[in-house]
Amino acid sequence: MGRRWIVLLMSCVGLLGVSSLWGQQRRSTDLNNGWEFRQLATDATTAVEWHPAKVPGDVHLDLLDNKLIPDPFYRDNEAKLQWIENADWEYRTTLQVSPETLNHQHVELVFEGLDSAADVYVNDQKVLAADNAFREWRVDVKAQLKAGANQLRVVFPSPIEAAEKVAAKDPWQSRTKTDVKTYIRKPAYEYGWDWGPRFVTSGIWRPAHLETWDTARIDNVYIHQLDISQQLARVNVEANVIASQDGAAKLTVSYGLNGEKKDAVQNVSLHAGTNHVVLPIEIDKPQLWYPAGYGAQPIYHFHVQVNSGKSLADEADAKAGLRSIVLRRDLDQWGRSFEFIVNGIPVYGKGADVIPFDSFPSRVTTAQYRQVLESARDANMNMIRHWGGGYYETQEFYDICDELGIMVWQDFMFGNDWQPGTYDFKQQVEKEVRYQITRLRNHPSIVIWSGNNETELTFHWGGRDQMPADVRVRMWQDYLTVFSGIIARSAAELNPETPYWPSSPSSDYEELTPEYQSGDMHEWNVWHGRVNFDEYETQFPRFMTEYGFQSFPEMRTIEAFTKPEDRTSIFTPVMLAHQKNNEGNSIIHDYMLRYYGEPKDFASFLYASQVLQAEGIKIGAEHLRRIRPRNMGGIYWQLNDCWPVASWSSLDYYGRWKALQYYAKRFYAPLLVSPHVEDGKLAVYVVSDKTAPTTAHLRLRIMDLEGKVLRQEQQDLSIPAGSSKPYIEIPLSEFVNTNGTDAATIFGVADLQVNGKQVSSNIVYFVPTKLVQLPKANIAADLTQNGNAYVLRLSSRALARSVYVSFGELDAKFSDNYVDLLPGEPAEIQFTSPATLDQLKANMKIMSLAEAFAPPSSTSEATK
Ligand code: BMA
Repeated sequence: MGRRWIVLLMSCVGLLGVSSLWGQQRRSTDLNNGWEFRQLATDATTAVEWHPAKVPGDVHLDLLDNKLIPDPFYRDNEAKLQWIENADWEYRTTLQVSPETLNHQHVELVFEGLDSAADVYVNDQKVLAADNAFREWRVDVKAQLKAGANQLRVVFPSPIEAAEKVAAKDPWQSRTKTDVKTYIRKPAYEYGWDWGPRFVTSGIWRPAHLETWDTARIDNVYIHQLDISQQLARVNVEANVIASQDGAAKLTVSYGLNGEKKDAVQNVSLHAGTNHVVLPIEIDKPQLWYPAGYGAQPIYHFHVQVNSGKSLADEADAKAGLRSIVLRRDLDQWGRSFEFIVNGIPVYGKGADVIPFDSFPSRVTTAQYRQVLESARDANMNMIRHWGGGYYETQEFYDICDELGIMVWQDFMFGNDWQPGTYDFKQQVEKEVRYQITRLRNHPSIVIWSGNNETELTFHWGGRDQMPADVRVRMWQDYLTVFSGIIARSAAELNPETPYWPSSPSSDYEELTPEYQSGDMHEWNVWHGRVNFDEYETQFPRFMTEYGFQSFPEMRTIEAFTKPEDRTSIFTPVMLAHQKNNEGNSIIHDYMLRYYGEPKDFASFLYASQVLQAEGIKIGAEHLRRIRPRNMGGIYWQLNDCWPVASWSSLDYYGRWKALQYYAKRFYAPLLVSPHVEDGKLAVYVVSDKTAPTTAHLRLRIMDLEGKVLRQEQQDLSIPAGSSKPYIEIPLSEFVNTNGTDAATIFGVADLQVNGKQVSSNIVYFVPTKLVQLPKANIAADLTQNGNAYVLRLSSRALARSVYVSFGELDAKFSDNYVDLLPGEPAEIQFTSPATLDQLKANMKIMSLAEAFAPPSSTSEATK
């Protein structure tokens, strides 16, 4: 870090006694072309061939593109590709440099990401030894370059050996048992996770470029939001300007919304080194940025120029959404609150945890970012947690979150493992977090920075509780230094308006009791602890950041990585290779038997696993919403996948919606009706996330599975803003097992209408799901075309649960799926598809819960 100066703002042009700077504008040339790679020979006698390589990219993808390895995701290929992590790899390209380039004062090589340990050579002179995948590397190479052709080479030693070398230098490593791999900063999920394969890769994984500049370079522009209200936004435009020498300069900021433009100009006196230049701006009646469901997402644009004399030295763009953000943590009757207040509104956080989109991040496309994040928005989510075991995402990812109004809980990239306590490591962390906060802080979507994923918990895992006292003291001090010292300080200095939280989960070091709840929670008794789903209803966290249950992806996704013989059972070797949680498939099977029974075949198992997952998470999500304001956020584990696998996700690797994603759309609806059996009665709750009272009509019907209404209650409601309460309460004794009704043959359905339109509908059962005597499905389906869209009308004389429509190999984007069909009440599903009506009709399959468990000999009665 260069020296930092706070620049005095000057009110008049032309600073006396300070010379004017001169020079040319900064230029950047992409270095993403002409790369080749090879494995470094293990002995000098073996010549290893060079092959074309992609930058940004990684060695696995380069090997794949050159057909040197098979598809890493196919069948059990993962196991055959583990040698790659033990090899050393070399990349090279030729850099043509003109004499003019070398006339510039600064000629810098910039790597936005090197994964991870890497030595960089220019014309065989080493210019850089990098050791962190999570930061930019910038080095002046003017002295090493010559006019004409230059060779740029990057050597990646095996990441396994690189980490061993660093770990060997820490005398505490054998005592703290810190995992060797954590000694180099590299995405933790590359080493395998309980949903991800192990592909420890190497490569130039983010863009590279060559930059020339003379007088000054703008390093970063921060739109520092000092005070934001509906009336006025006070912001500081803060630019880090790196100057070659002392001198006068003019800073111009042009800013506005939707093409409007205002200018603000300041004359500044720069010093050689890093200058922190501050230009205050006030925006009258600003248009504020809101989370999805609360208002619009306007983005202001800022264009910053630094001029010296008549010439432009550098210019930079920044974008920001103006919003105030507070993490409210007040003492109350349940402990200490944990709620996000955006522009003065307490916002209930609804969403899922996000993991990397691919095991090989450089191939993630804009279309994938959009598809996954729009799926989140379409499922009524307003928040995601960007989990700490992967990597910091691209600007594009956060731009889309800004645009869609999806708030981001941003972990720093420390996943589970105990982190080294060496001085070098701490310095490394400080550089990384400062770089990342600076890079990302203008995104209005980032509403909280959080130190790590579960590292605080790991202090008690793996026998650490039994470690000698001096080791534990030392470890805890190191932990606090990093997560409540270095990172907390960096966030407070570089992005003071955004809250910081030490870990997920954490109670901020306060002791918790059932009466005193504070902070965020990860609930894993369901799934890892194999307890029933209703365990969720015994937990009252102030904010939930993880809870989840696995399912299989749909058949088309399974077909992408299997041969027919792999698809005979969920326990074939290939199906097990695509299940990364030890015991995972048997946990699913165990719950399946507990809740439903044995599915009749493989296809039915896939389907039923999705229904099981969706019904389970629904119990947790609705409970958390019902207990608002005691709980102010529910984030389930997990939204997406990084490869085709059985996992906790609600979208599979190809972005296909599992049942849970459709269920989420319903259980995250802004107005939710949630009938619930509690204390011997049926209580029908209505939960509102609205900011104004809503007039609505609530109806509850108790009916038998053939549709005979046994009891009906109705009420006109005025639902307060941001509220949850039961409006109808009926003792079970009044209708369950009375007058000869068998609890296994009845159910309750509650629906909520606003202005005559149904906004939420929900079913409740009075016996465990397995005992509900579902009649055989007899579903009538009528498919018609309506312009570019299709309409499918479904009906059934008896209750049909989780009715799933699919079209084999044909793509379709549904408004809804996995719907419950009430007896005699048709439902309509809209969808779009590139296929023709005839193709769709020929391929339509309809599955419902009753059918999934029918004896294998039975045939589907679904009609087309
Ligand atoms: C939590 C997460 C992940 C993990 C998930 C499921 O621990 O933070 O590390 O994948 O549970 O086990």
